Amino acid sequence: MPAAYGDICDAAKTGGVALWGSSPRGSRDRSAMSIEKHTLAQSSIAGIAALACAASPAAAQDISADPTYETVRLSAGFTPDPYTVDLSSGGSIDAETLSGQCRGYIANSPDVRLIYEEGSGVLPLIIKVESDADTTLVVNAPNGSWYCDDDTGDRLNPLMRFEDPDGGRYEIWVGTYSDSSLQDATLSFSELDSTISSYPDTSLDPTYGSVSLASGFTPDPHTVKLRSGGSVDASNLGDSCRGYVASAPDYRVNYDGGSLPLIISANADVDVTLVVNDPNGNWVCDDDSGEGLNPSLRFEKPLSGQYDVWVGTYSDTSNENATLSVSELYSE
Ligand SMILES: [Ca+2]
Ligand SMILES: [Ca+2]
Repeated sequence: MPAAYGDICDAAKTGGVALWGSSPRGSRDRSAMSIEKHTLAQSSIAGIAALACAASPAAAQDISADPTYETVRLSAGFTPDPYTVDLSSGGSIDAETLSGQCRGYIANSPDVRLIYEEGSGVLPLIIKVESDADTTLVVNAPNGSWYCDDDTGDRLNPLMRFEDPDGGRYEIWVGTYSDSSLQDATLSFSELDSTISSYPDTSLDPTYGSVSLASGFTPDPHTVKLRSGGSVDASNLGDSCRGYVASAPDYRVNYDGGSLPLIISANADVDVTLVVNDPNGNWVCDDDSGEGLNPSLRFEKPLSGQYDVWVGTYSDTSNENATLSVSELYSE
């Protein structure tokens, strides 16, 4: 069951499904030890993958336990849409023990169980979290595979989109990214793309903060480490815009201009892009004007005022490590 957005535990797709997906759901209530023995005995590549990605969670994550907050029953075409559950994220278990692609601290029992009745297959199923904190999602889907996401949604919150969702049970954990603390969060289920913003939103607080810089500032460049990407297709802003960005700005520069140019650029190991909303409210975009595939925007006679900056991932909605540079001299 492909998820177009979010990090997928690929090993589970091959190993986990082969190991567990062929068994009736109830048979997965076996102890973790018996599953591990079974997997090792297979001694196949698929079996090893399942150990690395799918079998270990059985030791910590109890998919058959009663959910802490709610069992939700929804059929395709449900109303109202979105359906929301208020809860607290977090728990004592590091989700990275499930898979290297999973993040955050989660509880043992699922937070929410969704029992979903599939329809004609035209509607996606979108599971996302809204919170002031940095939250994560861990989902065990009806096919037995584990799916994890950290930051694909708004701000630092996760979003998963199942393009052709299976009917059945989805066990869902909402994690707190940084530690075992409990944070107020709202989990939502939707089948409507309108719950995903189509445009970047300058009214939102920047995810990685802001800075005030006056012409001649030091040190130059001013750099910020951040994560590129998000669920918004930047080409919605115009033909010159590329990549996938978050709704909220990544960074805000309040600039007091002088006679020097202002150069906003970004560097990453992957192909990244830039989207800037300038002090006049115009959208300015770049893909590859810097070194290699790095984006670089040069404002020759820069206006004073607020520059909202997004760093996009060129190819998809994934979040990648990137460095944003603000300079009057230098471009990445
Ligand atoms: Ca997150
Ligand atoms: Ca690029």
